[in-house]
Amino acid sequence: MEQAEISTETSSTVITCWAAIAWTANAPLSIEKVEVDPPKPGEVRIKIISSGLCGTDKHILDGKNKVPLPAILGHEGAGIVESIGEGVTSVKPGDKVLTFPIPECKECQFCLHPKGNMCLKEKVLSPTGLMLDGTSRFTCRGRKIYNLFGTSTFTEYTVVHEIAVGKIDAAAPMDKVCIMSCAVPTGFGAVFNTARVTPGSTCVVFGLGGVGLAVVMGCKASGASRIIGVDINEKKFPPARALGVTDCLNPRNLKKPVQEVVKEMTGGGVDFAFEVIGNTDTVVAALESCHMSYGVCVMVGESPSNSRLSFDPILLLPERSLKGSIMGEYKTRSCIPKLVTDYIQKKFNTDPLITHQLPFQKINEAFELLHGGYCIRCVLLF
Ligand code: CND
Ligand code: ZN
Ligand code: ZN
Repeated sequence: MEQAEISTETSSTVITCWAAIAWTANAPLSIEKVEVDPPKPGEVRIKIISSGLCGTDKHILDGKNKVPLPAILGHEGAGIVESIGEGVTSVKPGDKVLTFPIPECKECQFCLHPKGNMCLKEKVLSPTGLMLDGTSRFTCRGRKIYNLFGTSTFTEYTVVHEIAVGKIDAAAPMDKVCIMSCAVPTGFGAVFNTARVTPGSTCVVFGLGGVGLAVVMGCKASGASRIIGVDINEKKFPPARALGVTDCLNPRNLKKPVQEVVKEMTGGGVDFAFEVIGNTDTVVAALESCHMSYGVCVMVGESPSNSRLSFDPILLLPERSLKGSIMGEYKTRSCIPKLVTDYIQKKFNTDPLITHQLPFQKINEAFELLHGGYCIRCVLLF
């Protein structure tokens, strides 16, 4: 494959490079030449070095979660700043960065509030596929191509708002740290910030994929005494056990609903339950697995667009609670680069989450691995 065409004055020129285009759902991605516009004021153009494939990208390709198409998907990326637009001060060309699906402008009333991580400029909850000025930076065969959550990492070059870019340590291993832009903070933060798992507690994790296993690592690090892992794919059980799961359950092999089994195993329900699949039935099963009074259920998975949760409200009355958690409740730019530094300092090791690495051109093979449940995280290398 040829190199991307870039002139020396890159910041003002269009870059022609390879990207994986999702023209429609339920079809393979198509690797094509795209034109990537220069960054406008407040924007950063990034040369992507590695990108993970997340369950959310899979849901979009499956047509379960709706975003504007045709688009360049991918929201778990690590790269190097190629050029910056006017007024950008927090990064410069050559810096190593992560891209975040949730920005942190540090100015809006949500960012200034000490709690929560939603920024008024976020593009995740109702994705437009466009930059904040309502335009796109990608063109392919003369057609406008949408971005994903303002990030788009399945491309050699992307343009991201400065408020969604986090500068990371120059020592960061770029083939490994892309998962710090979604799976790791999403899982760790669901445990440390949203649930606040306590030592000696009991936990259940529904869904043992990349994000679910990051939840498991967080529960283990918090001193949970028992971590029950639930998955319909038993290939996930050995890696889950290696990371701290004490008991594995496959709901398809049980004679009773999994929540009944979890309640029996834990004398009435766990302290903390996590749904990391993205399915309304399993959200309810996770909620029902919690202790009726002090149980906390955290919904991490993204259920299909326009789906509805349905459960008896009596479940919540005795003080059981249901919470959501997005990007682990971390204020992205302020907190996630510090996680990268902790990883470099070996305070934790998330490398076991990366079971496969493939060249970017093999992205469809990577999605087959994810669909078939053969990988935890498959990382694309550019
Ligand atoms: P991945 O596909 O790797 O893992 C999902 C796991 O769930 C797999 O091991 C499946 O076998 C398992 N599974 C599927 N259906 C069932 C079922 N009915 N019962 C039990 N297990 C089942 O995905 P991932 O770990 O990358 O992502 C998991 C979810 O998290 C997904 O919904 C994604 O959209 C969401 C997410 C949320 C956030 C956030 O900020 N909240 C960020 N990124 C991803
Ligand atoms: Zn994700
Ligand atoms: Zn903000």
